[in-house]
Order: sequence, then structure tokens, then C-alpha cells
Amino acid sequence: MKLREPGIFTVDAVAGELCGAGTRYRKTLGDLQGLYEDDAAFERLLAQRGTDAVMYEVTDHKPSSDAGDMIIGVTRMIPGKVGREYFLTRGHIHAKANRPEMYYGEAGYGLMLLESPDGEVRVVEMRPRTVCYVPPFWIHRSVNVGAEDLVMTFAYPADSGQDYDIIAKAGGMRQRIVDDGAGGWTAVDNTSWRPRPADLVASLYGQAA
Ligand code: S6P
Ligand code: ZN
Repeated sequence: MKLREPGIFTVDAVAGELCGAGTRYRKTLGDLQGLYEDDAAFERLLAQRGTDAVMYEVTDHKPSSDAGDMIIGVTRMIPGKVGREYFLTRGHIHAKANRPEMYYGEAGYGLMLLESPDGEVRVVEMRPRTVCYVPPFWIHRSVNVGAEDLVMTFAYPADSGQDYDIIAKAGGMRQRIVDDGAGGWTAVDNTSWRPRPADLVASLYGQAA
């Protein structure tokens, strides 16, 4: 049997990347259109920074997409707000919904915003050395509520995949993370959110390993 070689990487918490990782992608302001509550504030930011402004980037090591294998990487998100709403990642559920994930805080101050298919919400504060276990079936999105770059290492099963539509189809995530007026954060209801149909929830929970 031909075995894979061990991977050796360095997390650069200042640069916010996994040094030695094979792949990198960036999400720009233009990629995040429609995710924020305040369209006018989004358009203003777009006019200031341009559509190609990098909002977050991911460096990762994807040895394969085999069941039982693992993907590891680092996400770096810049700080800021669209109107009152803190910068966020697109967020997703794993396409194989029963696949979990681990996030480890390297730098900055952020949140992991989690939502179950039937609409339960959890918020986990992420600081350096915080480990967040994202259980199977939870939609997850990172939010930078600090003043610095938010840098997190992650690891998840290599056959997980990502489904981004689950958020769009519900009108966004159920809660939004906004400035509390005192420079902190608070979670508020997203008035556009709609509960998922019971058959969709059942089919997600019914997924076989
Ligand atoms: C993948 C894992 C991370 C995110 C990354 C960007 O399952 O959760 O690699 O992909 O933090 O977030 P998003 O929501 O744009 O994929
Ligand atoms: Zn994920």
C-alpha cells in the first residue's frame, strides 16, 4: 500500500496563513454581496474599497477528498463592519451534513455563529487558544468582532464538502452579529429568516454516514 507522507506546516498567526499549504483562496467584497442586512452600507463600502478588496482568505492542505482523510487550514478575516454588522464569512453546512469540524483561535477576537437545521442558534466566542468543536449538522459562519485580523486554524473530514445554499434559501442565518452601540457585539434576529421545511430538516438529519 502506498502511504501518504506526513504533512508539516507552520501557522503564521500574524500573516494569518498556513505556511506550506498547497492551496489558497480569497473572498472579496464583491463575493459577499447580499449577505449583509444593510444594502446601502454595503454599496458605500464597495464604492470605497472596490469589488476586489480581500475580506478573508484561506490557506489549506487538502491531501484528498477520501472518507477518513482530513483537511487542515487557516482562515484569516479582516476586521470591520457593514453598517452595524460585523464582517462575516459566507457560512455553510457540510454537504455531508454529519461531518464535524474543529476551529482553533490563533489571533484576534471573533465568534463562531452556529445554527442547526431546525433553527437553534449558538454563539461561541473565539480568542487565541480557544478550541471550538462544531458538531455534525450545524451551519457555521465566522464573524470578526475584534479590531484586528481574526485568524483561526481548522480541521475537518476531507469528504465533508460545503453547501452554501442552505443559508441563502432561508433568507440568511437566523441571527446577525451587530455592534451593540458600545463597541461590543450583540446577536439580533434576522427578520428575513424563514424556517426550513420539515422535509429538508428530516433529510439532513437522515443522512447516512
Ligand atoms: C470548511 C471550513 C473553513 C471555511 C472558511 C471560509 O468546512 O469551515 O475552511 O470554509 O473559514 O468560510 P466559508 O463559509 O466561506 O467557507
Ligand atoms: Zn466547515
